[in-house]
Amino acid sequence: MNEYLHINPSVAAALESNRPIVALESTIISHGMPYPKNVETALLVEQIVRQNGAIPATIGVMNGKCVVGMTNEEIETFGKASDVWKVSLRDLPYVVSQKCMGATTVAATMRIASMAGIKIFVTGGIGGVHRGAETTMDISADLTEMAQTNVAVVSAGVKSILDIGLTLEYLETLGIPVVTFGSDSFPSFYSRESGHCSPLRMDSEKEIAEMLSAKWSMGLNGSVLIANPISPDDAIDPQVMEKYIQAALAAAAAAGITGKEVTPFLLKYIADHTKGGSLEANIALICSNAALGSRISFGV
Ligand code: PSU
Ligand code: MN
Repeated sequence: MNEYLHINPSVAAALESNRPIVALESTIISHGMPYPKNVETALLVEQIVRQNGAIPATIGVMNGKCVVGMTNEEIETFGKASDVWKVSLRDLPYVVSQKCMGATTVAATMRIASMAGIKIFVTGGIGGVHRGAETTMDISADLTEMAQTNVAVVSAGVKSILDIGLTLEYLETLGIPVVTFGSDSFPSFYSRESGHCSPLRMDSEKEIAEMLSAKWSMGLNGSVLIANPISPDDAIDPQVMEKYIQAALAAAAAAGITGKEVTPFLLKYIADHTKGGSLEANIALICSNAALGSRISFGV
């Protein structure tokens, strides 16, 4: 085993006995939600995974190691501290060798999950092709990571702060299957629709697990994006969201926000301006994704 990996004993035991495990990211804790909701949500999501019979493994970087299965205390630290790096794939060797605290994005979490042998990862929404990417070239490393790493990602679709159409095109180019659970329309995180049809639809966890097994057994490397539409009770009207997104994008441009700061800035702006409404929707959808991901993890 790789000397830079630290696997929590509960996760190691589950790996040993082939029990289902669900990986969870930490960027959402340190850079995606405010304290204390971030910590409450991270612990709640772990509890939902356990209630569904799987073992949660929240992933982050600490003390020069990629930690697979953070403790509650570590999650609390990541939720409170202001000096936790946002670690995408390119940042991983720096943060490990410098022994910084690092919250892992979808890309870095997937890679570490794969090092540990975990196949299912649950998050809120992946990074994607940003609006205006034709000039900024701002395309998340989550997408290129999904092209090569054999870990399936359960999400609520692609956030409408991104260009959802271009993100779907890019996923197609990279050969990443996109399947929506129980719906013909591809969801947009806070809303059940995005104006785009889902490339694929499946209505049961079993079918999804069978598709993952088929993909990887054939040697087709990479992820599958599983989109789980937010429940109707928690969804926000896409037209209402669009106004906040436009305002957030304008504020980011005015403040000169670029690079890795863009996504956290937009999420914070939207949460502040919807008076927490977007945050509540975000929490609800992650919980629902955790339940679905756990059920899928039994069949893989
Ligand atoms: N979506 C959310 N909250 C988040 C993120 C995505 O609802 O916090 C995080 C994820 O960790 C994702 C990252 O991998 O943002 C993407 O960042 P970037 O766009 O800089 O690649
Ligand atoms: Mn980016």
